[in-house]
Amino acid sequence: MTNTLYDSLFAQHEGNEAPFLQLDDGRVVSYDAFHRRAAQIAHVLKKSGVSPGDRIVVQAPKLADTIALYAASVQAGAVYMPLNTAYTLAELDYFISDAQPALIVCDTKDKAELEQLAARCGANLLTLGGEDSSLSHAADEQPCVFETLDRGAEDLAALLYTSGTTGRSKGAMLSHRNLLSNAQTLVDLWGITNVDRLVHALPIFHTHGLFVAMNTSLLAGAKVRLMERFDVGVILDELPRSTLLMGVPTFYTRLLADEGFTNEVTGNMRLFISGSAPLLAETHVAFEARTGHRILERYGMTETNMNTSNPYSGERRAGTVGMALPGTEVIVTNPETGESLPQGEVGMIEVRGPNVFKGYWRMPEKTAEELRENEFFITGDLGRYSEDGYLSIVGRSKDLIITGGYNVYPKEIEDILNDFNGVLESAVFGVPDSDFGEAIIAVLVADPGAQLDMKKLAETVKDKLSRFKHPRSYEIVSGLPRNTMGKVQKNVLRDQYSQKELQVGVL
Ligand code: MLC
Ligand code: AMP
Repeated sequence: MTNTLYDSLFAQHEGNEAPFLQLDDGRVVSYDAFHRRAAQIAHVLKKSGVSPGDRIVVQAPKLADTIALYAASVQAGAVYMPLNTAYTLAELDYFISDAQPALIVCDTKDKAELEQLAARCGANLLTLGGEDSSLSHAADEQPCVFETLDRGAEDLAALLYTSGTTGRSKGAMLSHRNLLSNAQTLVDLWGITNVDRLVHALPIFHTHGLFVAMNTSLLAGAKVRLMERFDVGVILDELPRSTLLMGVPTFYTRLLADEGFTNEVTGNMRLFISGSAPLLAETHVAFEARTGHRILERYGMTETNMNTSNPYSGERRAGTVGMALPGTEVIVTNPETGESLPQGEVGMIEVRGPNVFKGYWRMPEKTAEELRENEFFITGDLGRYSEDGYLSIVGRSKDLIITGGYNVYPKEIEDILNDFNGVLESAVFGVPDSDFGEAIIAVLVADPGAQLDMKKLAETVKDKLSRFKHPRSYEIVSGLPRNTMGKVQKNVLRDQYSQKELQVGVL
């Protein structure tokens, strides 16, 4: 039996007594114990009716068993589908109806809420976390060996939803090859080995925390200090005995804001990596001045895993995302014609390689729009190459806000605002924010003579959308700025509200 991803990431750890996960409560899970736990969970998956190719939806806390569930899903030939723990029931409804999973694994505390949803789509439901974790209890009773199911390089290993400009999220289908090839490339490029100890403070439901951080550690046999949540104090305690940190820019600005973050604390560290959102050049410079370390910035996406990285050994240049990863082509094109542009010109970033996904789940038209016949993926990011081959991301052609490393598509919020009683139209956009990079602002135009019930409007948004998508401020205006084509000029709004002292938390 062969299973592309399982064989490389997990099977090699049978009998490996070295520490793998080091948890908040001090417990340590060895690689071998992890390997056995994954097998126990794989038995539970099989008993719960999961067959190869079935989706397993996971909205669960960040625990050792959650990582083992990911391994078990791969071993059982299933498709792992992690979801942001912030998603509301309304958001979950869409993902679950769209993906039609055989099994849903939720946080034990959310069981009652999820039961109905699971029943409606004919999925089994198990829970993780706390004393009553049904998945963990069921796994305790199972054998520690599981016969790995056959999966080839092109079979799906994961389905990750990413929101879209139309407001409808799309499931990016990621194959065993996509995930394994990217992990191998990153391990080589960043020199990750079993001597490394990674401080893992990212969520494990996105590409960054799950694949970039966890797959590379598993491949290299590194130790992982698994923090259930981001906490500056804990990171400061852990850095002196660690070698690696991967984070979104907010991690680095928050660390810099703490006086305890010094070059002594970072003395044992080998590498700081940033991605998922633009790292300001000034953060890069301040970081080096404080610690002597130059942050390595890289660029990726849910659909493509990682595309580019600053060099490990060469110059790590502030404000750039480096060069294409070995084996991956990253070009800048004329958005109209798709033709490659010379260095120095700004155009659409397109990516081709073994890292690029297989298309959107049950959305052939969307896939065709973004994945060219020549297999280049159109990222929606605008970039420019320097003469010596460093790529800078200079903007986005997609209407997207990135807040603290989470993507938010304005359309999804505008649709909800526009449906609200008394709202004629709305525009949602991001303004610079020192903590999250961008903060969300909504401007509203009321129907003639209408009085908007702002409290109710905020409650409606709260019911429907995750906390990180809530506008920080709502502004009522008499009209939206438009160009001659009638299109709302978000850049004008962005400029206007970036300067204005915002009344934060008006509701
Ligand atoms: C939390 N809040 C956010 C937020 N995170 N609001 C906007 N944007 C965010 N990202 C809310 C909280 O719910 C809280 O609301 C308030 O803001 C203050 O929260 P906090 O305690 O300060 O936030 P914290 O829990 O510390 O989280 C911040 C964070 C987290 C930066 C640690 O957002 C995070 O882990 N981000 C990483 C996202 C990520 O992994 N992206 C990778 C995507 S993959 P209230 O109401 O309670 O006050 C990808 C590909 C690639 O992009 O290239 O990697
Ligand atoms: P996601 O869909 O969550 O995977 O987010 C991918 C998007 O994050 C990319 O299309 C970019 O817009 C953005 N992104 C990722 N890494 C970087 C980076 N280093 N600098 C700027 N933007 C980035």
